[in-house]
Amino acid sequence: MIAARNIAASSKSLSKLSSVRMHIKCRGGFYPRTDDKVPRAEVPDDKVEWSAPFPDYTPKQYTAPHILAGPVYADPDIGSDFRPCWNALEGNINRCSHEGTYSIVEGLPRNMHGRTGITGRGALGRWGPNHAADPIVTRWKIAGNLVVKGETGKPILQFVCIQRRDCGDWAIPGGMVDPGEQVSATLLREFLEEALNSLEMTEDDKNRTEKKLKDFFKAGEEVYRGYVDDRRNTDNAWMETVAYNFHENDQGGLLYSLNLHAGDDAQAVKWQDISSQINLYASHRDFIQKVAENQNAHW
Ligand code: RP5
Repeated sequence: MIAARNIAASSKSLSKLSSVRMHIKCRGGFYPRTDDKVPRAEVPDDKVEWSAPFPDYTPKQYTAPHILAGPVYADPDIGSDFRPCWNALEGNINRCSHEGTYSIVEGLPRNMHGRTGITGRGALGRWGPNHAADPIVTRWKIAGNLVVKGETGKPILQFVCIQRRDCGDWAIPGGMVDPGEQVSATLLREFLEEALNSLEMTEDDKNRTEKKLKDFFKAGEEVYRGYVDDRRNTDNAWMETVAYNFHENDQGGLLYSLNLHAGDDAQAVKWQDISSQINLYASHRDFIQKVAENQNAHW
């Protein structure tokens, strides 16, 4: 069950759970959505760690114009009157990392997973960790009354998968945790918005759908908590997430009659068979693999 918990406290106790390998997706090429105008400095594998000497490392600084314009979810630029409380819960803004204490170097938080080839915040609103939550909603693949098995002989799981509007990649329907919001609330809200298009429902329909899913979303299992290898990461701003699996075993259960409809940041939604062949946004494939292992499903 997801307990309503204090994010800062739980992040300390679970700080060793991160399993993201060396980041790859936030290195090389151009920063996303810059029309190929903002290149990342090359960072070879053996120079990713900050402890590896790299005197020639001269990354460009980039913060997207829409972030500099100061939307509500973004920090101001670092300057004389903006002094964030790093590694702390600052009012309702969570500046703690799920992975422990990050360093502040020359006044800026330093990406705990190493160099990315770019400084500034890129398209991320917060300096340091930007917190998200990812709901992995699964059911068994059924044909007739039977569960379908894969070539491994194990039953095939399916999860609700969305196609992101920003880059076209398929992904878990996750999203950012609002300041002060419980992760459990973000998980349900994002699922409703992206996989069921609740933003365009009437208030009545929205309440009915939310009520239907609320209990189901209470019985989740945490599969990951930590850094995400997201293409938006920079040396000073990065994505972190908490991913939960919500699984339906009952063939006649709620998920088998769910009316999927993409909304908000999603341009498409589907039940995706889970196997090692899938290719997903950021580190999502790793989270899905963990779910398949936990459920002893085909991979
Ligand atoms: C990923 O970005 C997280 O795992 C989550 O799925 C997503 C949140 O960002 P937005 O979808 O809100 O852009 O790193």
